[in-house]
Amino acid sequence: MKIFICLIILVIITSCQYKNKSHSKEAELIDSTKISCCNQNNPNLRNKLVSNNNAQQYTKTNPATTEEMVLIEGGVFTMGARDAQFARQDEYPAHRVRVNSFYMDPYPVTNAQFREFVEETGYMTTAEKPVDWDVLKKQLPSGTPKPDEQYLAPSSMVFTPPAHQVSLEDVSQWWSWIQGANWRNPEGPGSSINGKDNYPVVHVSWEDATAYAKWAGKRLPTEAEWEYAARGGMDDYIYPWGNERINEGQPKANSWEGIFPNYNTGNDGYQLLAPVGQFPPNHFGLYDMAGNVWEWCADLYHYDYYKSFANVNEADNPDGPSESYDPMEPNVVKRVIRGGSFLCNDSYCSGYRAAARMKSTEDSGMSHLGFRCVADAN
Ligand SMILES: [Ca+2]
Ligand SMILES: [Ca+2]
Repeated sequence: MKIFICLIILVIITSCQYKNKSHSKEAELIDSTKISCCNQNNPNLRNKLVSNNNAQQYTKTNPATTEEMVLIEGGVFTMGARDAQFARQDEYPAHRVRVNSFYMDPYPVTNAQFREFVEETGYMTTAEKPVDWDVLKKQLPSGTPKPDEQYLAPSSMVFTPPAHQVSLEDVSQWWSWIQGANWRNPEGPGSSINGKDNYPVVHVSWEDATAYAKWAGKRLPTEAEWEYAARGGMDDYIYPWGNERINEGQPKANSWEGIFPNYNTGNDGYQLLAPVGQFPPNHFGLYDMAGNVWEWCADLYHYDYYKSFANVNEADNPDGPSESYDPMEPNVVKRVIRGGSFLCNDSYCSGYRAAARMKSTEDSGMSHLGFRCVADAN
């Protein structure tokens, strides 16, 4: 059964792989399984790990309250890789992008905010529903046997640090598929968010985040909007705060300090998640753009998306590719996530760089993945 759990993890997790191993062990495993691509272009079969029986479509039920959002004045910036040291191939080439003005939440959406949505609508998140085997098996190597029902019960991915140093190529060493883990019980049964109203909500899938945004009269940011906002007008810098390394000077973001994933000094004050807004904002007044939780973007993820702008003088409000493609898992539709989490550090993923791109399946719920919303400015 460990094999099944590992496969689940491989499908869900791609959000912090080892920076120097673009073709890691898990990529080789996935490649070697020759997964069929039959559902790649069928929107009805997009990675629905869970039964959609209870899916609810939310129209805009509330006008966006922009008073507490930050107005990001539109402009033109250079999107993509700057530094050869940390950048990955999917961050090239850097290209000029224009974005219109928009409003952005200053913080990731909190537990208190998400609770309001759930209490008003009765919304049930992906992680609270059972896994639909007929759908899941399409994402796994053909012939993968159906697991025991207990493994298809409502579950989510929880960071569970090992007691000793492990290979950074084996994500199953620090991620566990925990039955009963969800946004209300972030570490599984027995855990809770009592007293954590001001923490970012986690274990929310892209579908959950999108549903919340619609309810709030907002939307998820495009990847271009997200990077433009993260750079805060400091176009040439590697990080939202400048070029100083994350461990130099004052704490800049909630990250992993020490040896990932087994030893964390916690010098920034937080071993795991932090309440929102505990670190200095960037130049646009946005908090937690770097670190704490990864944040969903609206865009599909495509490894070669930036190459489509190689001969474009200035991209105008790009909103992502029409198809998803991740060479590590070619038949799995993924969305972009940005900004890094409390698990990122320079030795592992440096996901808090402004240009850093990551991706995850639409139905992924994880203990380091949240979101914030934007709204049109006019
Ligand atoms: Ca930390
Ligand atoms: Ca973040």
